[in-house]
Amino acid sequence: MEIEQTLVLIKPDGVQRGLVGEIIARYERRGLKIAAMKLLQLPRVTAEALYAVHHGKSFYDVLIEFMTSAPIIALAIEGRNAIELVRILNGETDPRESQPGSIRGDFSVDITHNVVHASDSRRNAQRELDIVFAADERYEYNRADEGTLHVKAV
Ligand code: FUP
Repeated sequence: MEIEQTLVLIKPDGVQRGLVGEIIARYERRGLKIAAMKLLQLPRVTAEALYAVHHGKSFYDVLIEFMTSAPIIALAIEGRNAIELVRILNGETDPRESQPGSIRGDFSVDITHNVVHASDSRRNAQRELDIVFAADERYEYNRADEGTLHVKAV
């Protein structure tokens, strides 16, 4: 069973548009678990560390400016194949490709103001979670429905 944790950020536009509850509900309803959560305004150094891979690209300065402009919600989302499942729930980066039913496909027309971030690999999830959360901010507990959600794989 591939239980993973991934970093989700609800971006400033998601918070300011009152979409926090709607977005978190989608992860919860899918059967994923909140292992950590906080409201914070990203310091510039933190945003630069999270998006280091994009340093030097044409959109980098706009992205950093936006991500540090106002509070965000940071979450560690946990579950079987959580990294891939959360990215499917979030939808494609390009708004012309994000499908209705996904968070971006339902709530975004803009590649910068695209509501959510999620880690794209196990390596990046570990790296990004360590940037945003201290060890004692991530919790272990059981969801009441865990026994039915995580049926043993055959
Ligand atoms: P994603 O993994 O879907 O969040 O997308 P990327 O890591 O490729 O990009 C991170 C953020 O950079 C996007 F959410 C928005 C911004 N971006 C642009 O503004 N223009 C681009 O062409 C690509 C990304």
